[in-house]
Amino acid sequence: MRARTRHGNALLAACAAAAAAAGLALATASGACGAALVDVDAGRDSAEDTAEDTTVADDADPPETESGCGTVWYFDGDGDTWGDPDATVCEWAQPSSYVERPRDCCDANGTVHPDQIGWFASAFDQCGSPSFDYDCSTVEEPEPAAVGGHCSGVITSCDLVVGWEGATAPACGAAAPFVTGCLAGAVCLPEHPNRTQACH
Ligand SMILES: [Ca+2]
Ligand SMILES: [Ca+2]
Repeated sequence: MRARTRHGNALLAACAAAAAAAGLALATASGACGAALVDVDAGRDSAEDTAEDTTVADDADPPETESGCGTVWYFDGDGDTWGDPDATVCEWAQPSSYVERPRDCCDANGTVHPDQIGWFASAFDQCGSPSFDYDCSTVEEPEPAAVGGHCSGVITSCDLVVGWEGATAPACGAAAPFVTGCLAGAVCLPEHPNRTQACH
C-alpha cells in the first residue's frame, strides 16, 4: 500500500465527514469509504496519481462527484429532492433518502428549496429564526408589484393605477392598502383592500 497523499487526505476528510454524519466510527466505515481508508488511490493510474497528488490546488477543490470513495450524497430529510449540504455520505450507490443536490437551506420543510417559485405571505420557522427565503437564495425577495396605486378623477374619467397605495411596498408579511379598482360615485375613489406582502 502506498503512503497517503494530499489527494488521499482530501478524500479521507470527505469520508470521515460522511462516516460522522452516518454515526460510524472512522475505522468501521463501510462500503467504498471503508475501502478508501485502506487505499484511497486503489485502481488509479500511477501517472495520474503523481500529477494530481502533487497539485497544491487539489485540496481546495469542491467535493468530487466521483472520487476514491464514490459519490458525495446529501441527506434529504423533507423529500423535496434537495439535500442538506452539511449531512453527507460517500458511497458508490445512491443511499435511501440521499440526493446529489446539496442546496436545501431548510431540510425540515419540503416547501423550502431552490426550485421554489411561489410567493408566501407568512414566514416559515422550522430552521432557526423565521424566514421568507423559501427559494434558498439567501435573500427575501418581495413579490413584484407596482407602487403608487391610486384612483382619482371623476366618474366619467377615472385615472386608475393598480398597486400598493403610497410610494413603498410593505415588508414581507406586512399588510397595506393595495389599489385594485375604482369605486362608483361622483368622484373616483380607490378600491383598496388590505393585501399582505408575499415573498420568497
Ligand atoms: Ca430536502
Ligand atoms: Ca429568496
